[in-house]
Parts: sequence; structure tokens; C-alpha cells
Amino acid sequence: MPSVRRVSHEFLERRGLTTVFGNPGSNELPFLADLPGGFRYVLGLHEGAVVGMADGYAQASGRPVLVNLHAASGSGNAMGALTNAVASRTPLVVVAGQQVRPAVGPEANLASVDAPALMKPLVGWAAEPACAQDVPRALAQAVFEAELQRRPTYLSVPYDDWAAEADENSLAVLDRRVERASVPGEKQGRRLAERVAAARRPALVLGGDMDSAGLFDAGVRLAERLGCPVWAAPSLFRLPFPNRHPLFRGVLPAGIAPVCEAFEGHDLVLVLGAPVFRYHEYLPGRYLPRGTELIQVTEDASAAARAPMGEALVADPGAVVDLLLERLGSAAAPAGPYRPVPAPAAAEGDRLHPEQVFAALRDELPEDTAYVVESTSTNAAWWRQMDLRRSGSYYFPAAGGLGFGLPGAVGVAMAQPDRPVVGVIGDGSANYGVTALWTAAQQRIPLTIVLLRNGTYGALRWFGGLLGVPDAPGLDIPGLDFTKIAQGYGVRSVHAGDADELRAVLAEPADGPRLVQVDTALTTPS
Ligand code: TZD
Ligand code: CA
Repeated sequence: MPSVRRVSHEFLERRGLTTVFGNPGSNELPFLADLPGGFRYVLGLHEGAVVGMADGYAQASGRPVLVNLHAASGSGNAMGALTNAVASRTPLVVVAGQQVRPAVGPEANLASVDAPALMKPLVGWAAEPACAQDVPRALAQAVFEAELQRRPTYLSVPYDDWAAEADENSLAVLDRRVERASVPGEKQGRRLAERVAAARRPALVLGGDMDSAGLFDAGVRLAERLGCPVWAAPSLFRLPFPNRHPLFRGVLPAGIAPVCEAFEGHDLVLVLGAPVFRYHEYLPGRYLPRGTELIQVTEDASAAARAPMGEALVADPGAVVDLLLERLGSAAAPAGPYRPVPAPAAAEGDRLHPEQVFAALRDELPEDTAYVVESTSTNAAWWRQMDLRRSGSYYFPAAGGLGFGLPGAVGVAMAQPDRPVVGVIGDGSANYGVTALWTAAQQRIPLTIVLLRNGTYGALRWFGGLLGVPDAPGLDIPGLDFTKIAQGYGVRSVHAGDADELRAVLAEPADGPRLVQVDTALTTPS
């Protein structure tokens, strides 16, 4: 019989999980022994960066990805980054090492005490196999759970299990095929189409899941057929619709009262591929205006169950769009021209306005550029200047956990070598995932990081005003020079002193990783 390790490697190979993002410790080494040649181990220097890179890679490739982490300390370091992967529904399969079975009870050093319980509230599924022979099946379960539920999963494996002999039954996982289909039934489909057709003033709300599922263009077709306004769901992590399209009304504000206000006058709100809703600021009020009905279509059964109002259909939003387009008949009138971009706001002394930075990106970079954004006070400026018309153009930390942006950009660029990728990163955010620069340098990933240095946690200054805390300490971050930090990690870097210098740098294609630092004026997120 082959070893548990051999069967497990074979399973991962057959499922295409051969790019592994990790940071190993002693417990993890036996899993990495005899790794077949088709595997690629992408080393990250901190677990937050490891998970951020894997998250970007999985989102951009649309495939589950294996993450290899050290026991409790490494897994603990990864937890902040995993909050984003949970919210973006990224199928990450985390495999962590554990002490040998006899050493777990006595809590030998590096034993992860009750390892599944450590991770369970965060990931969808967490386990430690009850015996070595169950490891291949448990690994398969971790992969299928991640794919089916679209959540990270966590498997803790005692390191002596890998060399154990597999039993014959465990070979059965190699040929398993596990798929999901979620097309609405005939009656459900007819009822939904009738409701939408009968609506006098429908509105669409599209979530990040639409872009993750490759439904960016499908959303445009549906909106144009209905001729109705479209919002992106609050707390957006992927752009599901062209942001200058004439029907686009922007990202819904993330508060109960303002969402209700936005829907005023609409008799039906159809939400596709989003929770209802990921509010942020607590601004209480009615959920919906009187007379407004809401129907949520999501594959995420938990999101359907926890929504505080409306109806929900747990189904594939893509199948629902197809069904509606088929049943709704002829196309609506053309939507009209795309909205023009305004002139960017002016510089403040030697500090560029963020709008000038974004105008430079828009003008100098190809239309299919993918942006990974983690710059929190510049949100309004971003949407004022950008013109994103393609799927997979925009990624943002889905749970607001900083440390996704820089590693995420590395992961997106690795998954899409033919597409230009730019990380738009604040001088605060950069520090949480900065070690990903080293991986980008080692792997020679073509990637541009535009580093916006305003010397402060800008968004928190704004929040301080909102929450009546104008004098909080710990918000300024002077004295950081990211050109030097980047060089230390092996990444070419430059400081752009004005808009022309920035444009000149951006106009040259990136042949490896590079960082451009610009000093920017303080703005507010909205
Ligand atoms: N730590 C983590 C892991 N995630 C967070 N979201 C925060 C802390 C709190 N936080 C925010 O929510 S925004 C922000 C912090 C520290 C400031 C980010 O600063 P920046 O961007 O320089 O990247 P701006 O544009 O100056 O706000
Ligand atoms: Ca900042």
C-alpha cells in the first residue's frame, strides 16, 4: 500500500491543487516530503501574507487553493487574513501540521491543543482526522467543503500520519467527483420571472459573488433588459458592474437607513450574489421603504438564512439571470452613453490629490488592468476617477481586514500572468502584508504597487469625527519610506514627485515587481 502522503499528494494533483502557498514549521515538513514535481510551493514570510496571496490567487483563478500553515502559532497569524477569505467566499484549503499523536495530549511544544476548535468559528469546516488512514478522505472533504460551501476549510494533521501506510479503502477518494447544481425549479423560476416582469420600478443590487462567478457581463445584460438602476451591494469586495455604465448608481452606503432611502420609490429590489446586507456603520431605521419588496438570490444558504428581511432563493445567480433573460422577452432600449469622468481635483502643495493618482492609472494603464485596492480614505476619489468595464477589475479586502491588498495583488498577478495587475495600497495598509514584496521579488511577478503616502490612518481620522472621537491617539504614521522597505525585500522602487513623474512610470509596462510611492493629500472615504 502507498503511504497516506502519497495518496494525499495524488488526490491534490488530480484536483489541480498543485500551487501551494505556505510558511512551514517542523510539524509541516513530513507533508512536504517527496512532493511530486508538478507542485509549486510559494513561500510567504508571514502567514497573513500567505493567506492574502492565496486568496488573491484563488479569486483570480476561480479555483480552490491549498495553504500550508504551521500549527497554532502559524494558524493564529493567519486568522485576520482568513476573515477576508470568509467574506469573499474564497475556497482556501488550509492544511496545518500537528504534533505526533502521542504528544498532543501531554501538550508537547508545538502541539496545537484542540486545533479544530481554534479555527472553527472562523472557517466553515475544521477537523483533525481520527486516525492516519482517514487523512486522505478528510483532505478530500476539506477540498469539497471549500468548493461546495465556498468557505475556507482547515485540516490539522499529526505529522506522523503522513508516513503511515494507507489502507485500501482510502484510495477510493482518488476517483471521487463532487459537483453542485443549483438551478431553480420550474415553478420557482416562473414565479420569480412573473414577479420581476410585474414590477413597475425594479432595482438590481449586485454583489461581489457576481464577479467571482464570472457573471459580470450577465449582470449587464439583465440590467439593460430591465432598464433599471443597478447598485453594488454594500461593503463591496469585487466590482460586479461597469462603474460608469449609465444604469449604475454606485456602491450602496453600508447603513440600514441610507439603504432604505436609496430604495425609495422601487417596488421590487432584486439582489443577486450578495448577503442582505453587509452593513457597516450602525445607522438604524426601516430596512426597506413601505411598499418595497426584496428578493435575494444567492448560493450561500447561510446568507439567505440570516438576512433580516425579504425573500430569498438559494440558487445559482447565473442560472437565475439566464432564466430571467429567457422569460422576459425582447430587449429594453439601449442604456445610453457611459458617464464621463470629471477632471481630477488639484494637488495640495507637493502632495498629489488621490484623484490625480487614479486619473493617471486610468489614462496610462491598459483597460484590462486588475486593481487590488487597500487604501481606505480614498474610496470616493477612486470611484470618481476610475472607469472599469471588465470582469475581475477590482478586488478589496472583503471583511475590511487590512493585509489583503499587497499580498492579494501578488496572488492575482500570479494567477493572471497575461493581465496587468496594480496594487493601490495605503501607507497604513501596506505594513500588514508587506512581506509579500519578498515573494513577488523571488517569483519575479510582473506587478505594480502604487503606494499612497498621506502619513496617517486617514479613514480612522474620518471615523473619529463620525463617532465623536476627534482626539484619538495612534492615528499618525510618519517616518515610513516604502522605497527603502521595498528595496530591502528586493523590489525595484521609485518615489514619484508629481503627476507627470507618476504617469511616466506607469506608462512603462512592469517586467517584474515595482513599487511607486507618491505623497498624497488627506481625503475622506465618502
Ligand atoms: N487592523 C486591521 C488588520 N484591519 C483594519 N481594518 C484595521 C486595523 C483598522 N483600520 C481601518 O479599518 S482603516 C485603517 C485602519 C488601521 C487605516 C488604513 O490606513 P491607510 O489608508 O494608510 O492604508 P488611508 O487612506 O490613509 O485611510
Ligand atoms: Ca494613509
